[in-house]
Amino acid sequence: MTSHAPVIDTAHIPAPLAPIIEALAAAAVELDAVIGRGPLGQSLGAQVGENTDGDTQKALDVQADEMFAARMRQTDVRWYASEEQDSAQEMTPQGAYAVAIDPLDGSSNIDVNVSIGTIFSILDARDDAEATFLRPASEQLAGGYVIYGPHCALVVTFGDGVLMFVLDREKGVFVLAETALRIPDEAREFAINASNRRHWKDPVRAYVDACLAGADGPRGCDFNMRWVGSLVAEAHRILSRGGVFLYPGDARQGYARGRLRMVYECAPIAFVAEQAGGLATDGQASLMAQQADGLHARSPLVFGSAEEVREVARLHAEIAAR
Ligand code: AFP
Repeated sequence: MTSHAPVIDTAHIPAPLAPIIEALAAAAVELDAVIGRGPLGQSLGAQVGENTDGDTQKALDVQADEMFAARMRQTDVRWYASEEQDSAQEMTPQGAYAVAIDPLDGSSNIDVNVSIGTIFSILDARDDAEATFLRPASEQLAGGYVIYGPHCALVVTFGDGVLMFVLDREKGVFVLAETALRIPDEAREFAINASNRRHWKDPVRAYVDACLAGADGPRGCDFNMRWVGSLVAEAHRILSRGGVFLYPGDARQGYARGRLRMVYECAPIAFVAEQAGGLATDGQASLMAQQADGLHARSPLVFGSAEEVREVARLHAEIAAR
């Protein structure tokens, strides 16, 4: 019987969830190696189909989903819900837990060598998938992401602060690097896809225009802007140095509730942001108090430094009161 070194340091992980986190980490180690080979491996960015909502599906989206699903089948996970599958899969019938996952977030960046990620949420399993996943984000047991970048990191919260593990690529093991990641309250960096300005509602336009006006405008200070096109990369930057991220609903066809999915993107990112001392809303109200009305339902998402998230909400209230 060969003893195997654990793929992740589980000392700070609640024992009942450790096997699931280990399985997620094991799949992430495999996926990081595939991503790291880039064009030397098989074509990762080739379009192979469409998922539920007609989003293009890349080869790596499908491969990542298969890698995570295979690992989840070996754990106590009853329900597995993925961006890449129409409905939740039942795995271990008496399993106590459920996982919602975006196996590969940021697919449009695969072929241009920009950081991409995996986003995951763990909940307790109920007798049916709908009751399990369509519930307030505050009922998550864990939320987190893996970023496949210059280094590979796994960031997770269990409701008692935010842990960060960094992959030692030579040993194939995630090593604990931070036990209390914090988002600074103040920030002077915002992230939004500014090409959509003409489609935004007034409060979003007012917030961004004030940032662009900088020291000459109502904020009285200059701002910087970032937009990577990969939610996990934006989240990791904000957790590392502060900032605010906005993907609001807008006037484009199909974007009334924005682009991001509540169950396996917004909810876990909101959990991490709040546990790191930041805030997460739909632009106005706390996201953790909200629940999806469908497995792939979208939600507007504003998260990051508390002062900036509050300023976006203040503008929504001020303009609504006019
Ligand atoms: P893809 O996985 O289709 O590339 O979408 C990535 C994403 O869901 C999220 O990671 C980004 O923040 C956001 O979409 C980028 O959206 P835009 O392409 O509209 O800027």
